[in-house]
Amino acid sequence: MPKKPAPKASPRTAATTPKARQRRNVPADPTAAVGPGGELHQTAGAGGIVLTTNQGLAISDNQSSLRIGTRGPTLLEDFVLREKVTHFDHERIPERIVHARGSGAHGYFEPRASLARLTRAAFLQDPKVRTPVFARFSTVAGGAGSGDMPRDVRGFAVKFYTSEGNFDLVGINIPVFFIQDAMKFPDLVHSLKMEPDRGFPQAGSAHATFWDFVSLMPESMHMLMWAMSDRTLPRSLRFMEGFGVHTFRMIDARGHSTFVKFHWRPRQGAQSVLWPEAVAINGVDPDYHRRDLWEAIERGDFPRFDLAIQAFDEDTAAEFPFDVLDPTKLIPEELVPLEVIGTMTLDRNPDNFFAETEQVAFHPGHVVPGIDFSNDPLLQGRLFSYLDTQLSRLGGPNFHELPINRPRCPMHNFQRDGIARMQVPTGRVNYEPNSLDPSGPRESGHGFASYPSNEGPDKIRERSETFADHYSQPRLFWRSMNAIEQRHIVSAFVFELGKVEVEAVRRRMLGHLAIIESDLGERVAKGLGMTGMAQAIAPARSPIDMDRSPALSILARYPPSLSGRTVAVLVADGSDAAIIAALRKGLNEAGARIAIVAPRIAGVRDGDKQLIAIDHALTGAPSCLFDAIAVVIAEKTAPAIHGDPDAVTWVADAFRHCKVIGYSPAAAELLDRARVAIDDGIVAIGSVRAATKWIARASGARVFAREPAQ
Ligand code: HDE
Repeated sequence: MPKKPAPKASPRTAATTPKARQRRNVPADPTAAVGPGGELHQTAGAGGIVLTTNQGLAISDNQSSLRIGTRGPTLLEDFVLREKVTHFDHERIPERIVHARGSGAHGYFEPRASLARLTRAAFLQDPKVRTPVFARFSTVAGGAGSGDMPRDVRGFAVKFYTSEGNFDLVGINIPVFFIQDAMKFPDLVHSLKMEPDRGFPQAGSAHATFWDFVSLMPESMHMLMWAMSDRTLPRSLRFMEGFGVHTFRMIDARGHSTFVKFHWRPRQGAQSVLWPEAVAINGVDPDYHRRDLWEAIERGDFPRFDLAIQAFDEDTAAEFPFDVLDPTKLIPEELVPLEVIGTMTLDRNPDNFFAETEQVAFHPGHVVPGIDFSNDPLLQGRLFSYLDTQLSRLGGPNFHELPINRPRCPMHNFQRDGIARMQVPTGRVNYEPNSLDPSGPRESGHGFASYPSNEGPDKIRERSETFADHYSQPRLFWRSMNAIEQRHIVSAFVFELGKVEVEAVRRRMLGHLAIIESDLGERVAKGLGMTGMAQAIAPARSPIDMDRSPALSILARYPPSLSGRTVAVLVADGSDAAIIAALRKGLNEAGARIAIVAPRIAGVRDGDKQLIAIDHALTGAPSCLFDAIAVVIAEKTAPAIHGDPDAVTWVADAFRHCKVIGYSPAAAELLDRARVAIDDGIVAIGSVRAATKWIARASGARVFAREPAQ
């Protein structure tokens, strides 16, 4: 596929700005002086910027504290030291209880056409109007410093800075949720996070407390199917779908309401890695996703996601065999097709991770006129939780004044004071109604008005009976997967339940799986060595058979393209220059990145004695980091490579991870040593033409036939 010209970056990404230079660590002044303690100082910089305390006082020595004599005690008087260390001591704020590990980016949203027929939201009226956005992607269970690649749901939260106030779409990469009622959320999260006595496991669901809880909660079965599928192992944050999960409302200018579900669709399609690969990546590059997003944006390969809706009225909703207020249910696209309403482009990395990605405060209750809530009991609970959590996380009620949270439209009210207030309001009037300040803020007829609903008067702690079918949609999901995806789901259940030492919990889960589909239950039971041991479970409502939904399968919609992916080529002294050049050109045209890997980082010389610049040393770049690999070495240096255990593992792992492998004739023995069995994903690269063939094959799917049966 020809490489598309990169869209124009927003002005602030230009490489020439001081911030961009700073990011790339371009020194302002390369001259260094040696200080009294041997430290290398930059001397007073070309910019003439003086280092000061927080009060603006110039600092004369940033290396030594104030003490009595050179070997005496440090003085309490040293206010410069105390200010610096005190600030440092308080650098951390409480991390998010869930979604602590996140990566963010700035960008913009453009509607495809006016959506006035459904909503009066200003940012959805005019395709010419760009709305700035900030997106934060996250894992759920792990702490802020955990790795990027556990098997976990991913958060997909977007803040739209619209002309009518901020709209936050706080979703995930799965269209359903584990529970039906906010009351259960603290228990769900407690069971999922590290066990409270031992403090492990971090960031993963493969432990007894989680499976104990969900096995007692049949409503979680649908999301468990998704969680055990490849959806929870995304290849990168750029290759992930996103979902608003709940049913929302859109309200038009006449006050007419339509139900909507929100979907994000990555322009490059959804892609996942394999489980053994995720395990390896977490070890070698725990920042794999964060780095990928950052680097893609830095090089101008801006991630783009289409925003789509499923819109339907209440009469249509009433005809579905499930309740649209139930967040454990999806609406198959085959029943209500997706309509793309606009596109988000992420084109700017944060200037500061803490100030932006950490301090951004999302809240599903941040809506704009024209968007409203449904009575989904989970959504209703969220409307309380997100404001509440920011009070402790960001220290008080003024977090909306932080630059990343501030609306980009005028904002006026009479809320005052509180910790860390930044605005300095003037005048004596801080109340409303008032007559002393006739020009002050007043209510508006165009402001947000809640959709008038006419709910019954009963106050009850009950769920509707229409929420009671917990197995039909898990069955729908299972039946909509192809054989490869089903195999992955089975092996994920076998892995996770294999970590559960309590037999009763495993038996209970097998009972649920048998109701979802007997084949699924039997295969997982076999994998655990527990055939015939499922606990008999009586479903609250017997499942029905729904039509398959091919749209739920990632592999059925796999895009045959290398665009946005990274391919590694292992080279050594004497590698064929023409083939390397052909690979570089072909991959570039396909929109892929080429990473040159060699035994040594300092560079090697090709067959024409020209220096080849190396991106990674072999030891630091295992093949799990790349989407496909090739080994291009010459006869003369081949023996050294064949005898290098890192090179053998490099190829063996790529084979095990079902990747397409290219090799020059001299590398044939390396493939033998890595126990590679020739199949249609092993391509000999003996000529420039063959290099093109390998690129074409690498654009297709992995060679899943290499996987063991499950
Ligand atoms: Fe959240 N959730 N959640 N959640 N959630 C938070 O808010 C909560 C739920 C989601 O990148 C917290 O600021 C409750 C569903 C994302 O900053 C907290 C309930 C969905 C993010 C919170 C839910 C989500 C959060 C933690 C059940 C998918 C990260 C820090 C009623 C539609 C946003 C914070 C970011 C974050 C509570 C259920 C998605 C504690 C009580 C369903 C993507 O307020």
